[in-house]
Amino acid sequence: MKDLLQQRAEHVLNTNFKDEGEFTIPCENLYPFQWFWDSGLIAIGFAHYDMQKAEKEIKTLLKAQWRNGFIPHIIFHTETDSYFPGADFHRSNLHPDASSEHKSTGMTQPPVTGFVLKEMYGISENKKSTLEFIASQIDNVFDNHNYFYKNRDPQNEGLVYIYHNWESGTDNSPIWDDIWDTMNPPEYDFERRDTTHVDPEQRPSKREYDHYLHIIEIAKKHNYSDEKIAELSPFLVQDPLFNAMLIKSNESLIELYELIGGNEDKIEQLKKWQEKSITSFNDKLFDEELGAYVHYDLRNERPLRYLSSSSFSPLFANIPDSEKAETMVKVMMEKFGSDSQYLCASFDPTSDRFNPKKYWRGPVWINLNWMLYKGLKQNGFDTIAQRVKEDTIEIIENNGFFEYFDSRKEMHKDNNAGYGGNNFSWTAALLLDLLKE
Ligand code: 2M8
Repeated sequence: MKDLLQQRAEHVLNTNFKDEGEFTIPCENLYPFQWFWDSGLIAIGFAHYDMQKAEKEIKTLLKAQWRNGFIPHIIFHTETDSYFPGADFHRSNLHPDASSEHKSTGMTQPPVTGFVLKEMYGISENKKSTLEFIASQIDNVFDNHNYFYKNRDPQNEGLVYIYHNWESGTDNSPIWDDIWDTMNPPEYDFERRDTTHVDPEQRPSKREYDHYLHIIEIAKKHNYSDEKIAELSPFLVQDPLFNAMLIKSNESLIELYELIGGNEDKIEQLKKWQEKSITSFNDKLFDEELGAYVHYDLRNERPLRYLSSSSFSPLFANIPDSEKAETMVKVMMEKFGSDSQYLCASFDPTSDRFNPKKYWRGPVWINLNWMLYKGLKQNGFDTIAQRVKEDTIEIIENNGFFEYFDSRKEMHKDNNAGYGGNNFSWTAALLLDLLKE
């Protein structure tokens, strides 16, 4: 008999799966399309009980890939005006390589697909069939990595940039405040939709949205040309979470190509990328004083010296050596791990920019917790990994399948500390994975 929590999680995923398009929305009304990294993480959940749906999810995502290997962050499979900004604002067709069949944004998201395929293989009870599926898709993922190294690494460092906070996935992190301080965008006139679905206190401000839209206007003016964006975008950041996802996916692609057999040149290329990326990542992004990884602002040539859950995500990609890993985990426990906090707040709880109710400025997110759990375990921190897992299951069980949760334990007394969207897909998907561990 499946336990109740598992049944509830499957119900969330099944309800959010849209038959007509063969993809899963992150959340009804709030996010009514297919999102890149959501889709990948959702496939991990499906893999536990419906491998066909997991495969469909990935196939649909990769069908929207552009000719240059780029995968967009949102694919607008359906028409609805419950989300802003939609397809008409983004106008992906400005780029000559964009898919003519699928409307999308002209920005991307953390490249999770490589490691997602590996997770699906690990979960599968029919390895032969799953490997056949992987073999039919893997070159598209390789092309996506090729896109990143060719177009997003102007100084040839092995570290790729993101040009928009929406590419980071951690949309309104306090880290971006330092970038907003360098900009002064116009006050645009537009109608937000997110704040009709969710309490505005839990979402970014109107002024923040002006910044978000302004960067897109610049990119659109230049038809989403990577060269022009690298030259002109006020937001150009090397993000440790984003790069850790790429590195983890490189590692998985190497393992999967080896299982499939052949493909020596691709394996060799991946190994070259991998070596260069890991070396630069450690040299450039590790902050000795803070004892963890930080973001680097490529536009203004300065590190952005803040601790967030992204600072610890490189554990998942096996980037730190054992000494760095020890230091990071100590810092994480000192700053984020007090008895009054659930692990792991998305931003440093000891900072005055911390806001445990507002989106990516402090609440606990299940996707980051999942990565942290895996990363801690891989590096031998079993007890802390166990705490992350138990905290995660407890907050979902008590509050429901929310998008994010208050990190302060005192706020959980009435089981009313889940925020943002409800019945949220990756919360359900990754819980299913944690329950199977
Ligand atoms: C959030 O971002 C979207 C824009 O991409 C939004 O606020 O409208 C983020 O949490 C992002 O990481 C996530 O992929 C997306 C859908 O769940 O929602």
